[in-house]
Amino acid sequence: MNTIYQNIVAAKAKGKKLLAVLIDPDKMKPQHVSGFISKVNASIITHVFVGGSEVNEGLTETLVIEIKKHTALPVVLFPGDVIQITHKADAILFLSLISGRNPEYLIGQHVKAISRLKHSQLEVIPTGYILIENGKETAVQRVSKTQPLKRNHVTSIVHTAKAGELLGKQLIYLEAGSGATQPIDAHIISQVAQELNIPLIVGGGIRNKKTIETTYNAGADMIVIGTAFEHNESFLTELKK
Ligand code: 1GP
Repeated sequence: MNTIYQNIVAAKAKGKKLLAVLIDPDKMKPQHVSGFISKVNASIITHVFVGGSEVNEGLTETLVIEIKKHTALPVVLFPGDVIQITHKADAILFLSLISGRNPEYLIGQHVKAISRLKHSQLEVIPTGYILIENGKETAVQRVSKTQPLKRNHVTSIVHTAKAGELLGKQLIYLEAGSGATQPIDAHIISQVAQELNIPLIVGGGIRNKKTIETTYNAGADMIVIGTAFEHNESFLTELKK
C-alpha cells in the first residue's frame, strides 16, 4: 500500500489537486465531529489535518479517535508542539519553521518529539514550514516568536523554499496564518512552485471557491482550509463531490 506521502506525490504528478480541512482540537468538540465529518466525507476534501498553535494535552488524541470513527480519509497531525503528537493519527507533518530563526522550532521541538515517535507507526513527513506576513500578527508568529517573511521579498521566499527542499524536506507549506486577512498571493505561489520539485501546500485565509481556484492555478498542489469551514459549514456543502 502506498504511503500518504507517495499518494500526494502521485496526485501532483497527475495534476490532481488536494484539499485538506484543518480541525483545531481547541475549537471542535467531540460531539460535533460526526455531523461535521459527514459533510467532509460528502465534499471534495482529500485529507483531514488536526492541530493548532496552542492545544491542551490529550485533546488532540480524543479528537483524532473520534474523527477516525467517521471517515476513511487520511488523518494527518499538523502540530504546534510535541504534546499534540498521538499515534492514533495516520501521519504527522514534521514541521520545521524555516522562515524563522528560533532554534526551538527549527530543531528543538523535533528532538523532544523523538521519544513520542520512536514506538509509533505514524508516517513522518518532513515539511518546510514558511510563514509569510499577511498584514496582522498570527498565532504562529506569537507562539514561535519568529518574524514572517515579507510578502514583497519574493526572492527570499523562493530561496527559503528551495533551501528547505535541498535540506531534504518532502513538502513545503506556505502559510499566511490561520484566519489571515490576505491569503498567499498567486504571484508568490507560482514563483515558489516553479522552483520546487516537491509538492507545495498553501494555507491561511482561504475562504471562497475563487481563491481556491487561483491558488491551485498558481501551482499549489494542496490547499489547507480551517477557519472558513469552522465559521461557515455551508462552504463545505458548496464543495460537494
Ligand atoms: C492555518 O493554513 C491553515 O495553519 C489554515 O488557515 O484557518 O485561515 O483557513 P485558515
